[in-house]
Amino acid sequence: MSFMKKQTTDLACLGGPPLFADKLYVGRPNLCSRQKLHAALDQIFDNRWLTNDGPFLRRFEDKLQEFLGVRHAVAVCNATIGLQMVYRALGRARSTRKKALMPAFTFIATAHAWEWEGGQPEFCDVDPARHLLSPADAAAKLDAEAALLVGVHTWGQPCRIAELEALAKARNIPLVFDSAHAFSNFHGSRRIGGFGDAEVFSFHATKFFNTFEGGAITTNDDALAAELRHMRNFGFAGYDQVARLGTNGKMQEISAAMGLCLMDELDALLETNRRNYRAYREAFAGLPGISLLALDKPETLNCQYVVGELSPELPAFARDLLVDVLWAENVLVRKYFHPGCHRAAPYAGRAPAPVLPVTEDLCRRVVVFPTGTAVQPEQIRQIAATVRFVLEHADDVQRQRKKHP
Ligand code: T4K
Repeated sequence: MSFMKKQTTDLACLGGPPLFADKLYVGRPNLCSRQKLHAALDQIFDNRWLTNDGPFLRRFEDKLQEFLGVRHAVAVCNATIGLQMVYRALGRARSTRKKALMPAFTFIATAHAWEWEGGQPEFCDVDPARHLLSPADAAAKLDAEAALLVGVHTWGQPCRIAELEALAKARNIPLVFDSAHAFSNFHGSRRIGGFGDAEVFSFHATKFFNTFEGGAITTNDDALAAELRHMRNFGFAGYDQVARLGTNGKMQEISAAMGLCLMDELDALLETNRRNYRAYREAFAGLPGISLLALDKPETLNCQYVVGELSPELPAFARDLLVDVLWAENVLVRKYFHPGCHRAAPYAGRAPAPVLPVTEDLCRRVVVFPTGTAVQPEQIRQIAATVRFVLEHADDVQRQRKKHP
């Protein structure tokens, strides 16, 4: 039984015992059955085929295609390389234009992958309610220098897809979705994966569905898929035949095996995340000073991020104070995506500085809470009670921390 906070000195940062003995992380990996993965490893040893288009990879890609309802799933070593490959195939290889429009409120990889390919991200704002790319801001910034439009299904919520598709079509530029957060999620009756020209999923360890490291590019474009398959393998189009510039984007057999094993657990993982999301919603309901991002139709989403927003009325120090206090309690909340891509290297300081009022505001107020199979509803109730205590005593806690840093 953990210790509830009744006075400020009960807080771990002020000398009390931590709320939890073990750390709760955002992104603690979900695991499949050990026996199944061990059996797959035996098979990989028997096959003596460790990477490069092996039998597990092929089965995994077939499974992804069927599950996502897309013509092609190209598994890759991680989503960042996947984004680079797509950005190159659809952007840099087809056009001398350097700009790609994308939200600044995203993980840095969305931007870095384009910059890495020699482009320049043009950062756009997001909407305050759902934190998704604003089609209006993208339209305003989309000029003759734009090579690409990049939507991000942030927190797994589908972008305003129809509007972005219309915009990309009207300006005749490709549309890519960074779908790192959105595996298995629906937009209407279709799963995310078949929208725009291509979508890129992350299967990093911290994602609710993981392949240790990994990702997949999905597309319904046959020619693009063929190009990406060559690109992923140094540009080889057959033995000794290099057809184009390529990289090493291959997924290993053990990662594909992990993906296949975890696909069997998908329903249980989704149910756990949705249970935790409901527990957070209930525990935080009516809690002064913080609200949780309300997902539209959570039963169609993987709910892998539980996103809190501190009230704008709270003092400016409140968010960072809450984060520091919770870390001391072994609740390792995160400030994703502080400070915003535009304020991170190498983009910070570039002129003209983008005007992104919603992004700036969110970066000051967002806190992401731990969820997944390592988190239980009772712990969520205890986290909520601690958050309530900290926000109610924020001034006092801040004063005492300054006295006893
Ligand atoms: N686009 C978007 C929108 C993304 O969010 C991401 C990645 C990408 C593209 C690129 O995808 P990948 O190239 O990674 O496939 C994490 C993840 O590294 C990153 O994948 C993710 N988004 C981002 C939102 O979060 P960090 O730096 O916070 O993760 P990390 O490795 O520090 O892990 C977080 C915590 O999870 C650790 O403190 C402890 C725990 N953990 C982590 C790992 C790796 C474990 O308990 N076990 C583990 O094995 O970025």
